[in-house]
Amino acid sequence: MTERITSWHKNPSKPTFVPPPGAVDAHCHVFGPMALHPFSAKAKYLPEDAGPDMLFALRDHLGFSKNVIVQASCHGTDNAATLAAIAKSNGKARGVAVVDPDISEEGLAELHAGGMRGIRFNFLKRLVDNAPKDKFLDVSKRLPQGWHVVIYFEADILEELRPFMDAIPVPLVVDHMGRPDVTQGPDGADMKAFRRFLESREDIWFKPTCPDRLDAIKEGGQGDPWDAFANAVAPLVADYSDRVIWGTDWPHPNMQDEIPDDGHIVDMIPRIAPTAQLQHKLLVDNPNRLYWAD
Ligand code: 0GY
Repeated sequence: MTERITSWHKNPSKPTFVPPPGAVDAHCHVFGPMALHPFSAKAKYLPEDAGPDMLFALRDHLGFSKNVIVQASCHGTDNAATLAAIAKSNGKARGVAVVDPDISEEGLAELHAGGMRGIRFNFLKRLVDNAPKDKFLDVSKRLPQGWHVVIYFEADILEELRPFMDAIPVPLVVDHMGRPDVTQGPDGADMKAFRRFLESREDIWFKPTCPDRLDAIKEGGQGDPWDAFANAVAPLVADYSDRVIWGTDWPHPNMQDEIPDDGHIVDMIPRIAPTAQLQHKLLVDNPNRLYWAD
């Protein structure tokens, strides 16, 4: 793997939707820069640099105030690039780390001091080689006060993961709703299964994010403007409005074949959260509760 890929739009449009003051882009990443923060030897993709200056310029262009930077799989368990971006943000970014489950208490405390407020467990086989549930469970029991677990999986393993997820003793935040097939509609089998999961615990949060992934042409969707996504996801946001956070997913890892325009991604917000009250919960109140409670 030598060719470095670009997965983000070089000139995203200005969105029509204006986010409320204090809005948080709560799912985004940084890549490198590689000269300072080399990618993991186990990385499944090798991206071009997409560092903090680019992220913060995009934040301002799209009308957001803050970021939650999720450690991307291409950096493995070395969180240096994410921590450096948080440190450069003047308090406007916090993060989610990916850790070796054997990390010490001191290691976790250092991540907390650097602005991390959660860890991510990634179950996508195309992104990581292994995901040891027993070790993940161990580390989830020794997280700093107030932290949560972000979990990324595909709809077909939701049931298989249930005993593991049920045992995690801190709040869970599910990336991209566990990737349901949105073309099935709001009452499709995947959405029903995800709703049953949400009903099982009051501290399961989710991100109604990534229309570009879930409604991609190559996944059998229709692509931008992602009508199937809006149709399937809006009822879920309305029903669980205190448990949703939102993000652009910039720089859109692995999306080089259907690179989304970030302005269009932001313009999905009023389609899944049509009222000012819902938008304020999704973009301001909820992410601040999870990431800036202290
Ligand atoms: C996402 C989704 C993806 C990639 C990663 O850490 C990552 O590399 O999360 C993906 O390829 O589906 O949330 O960024």
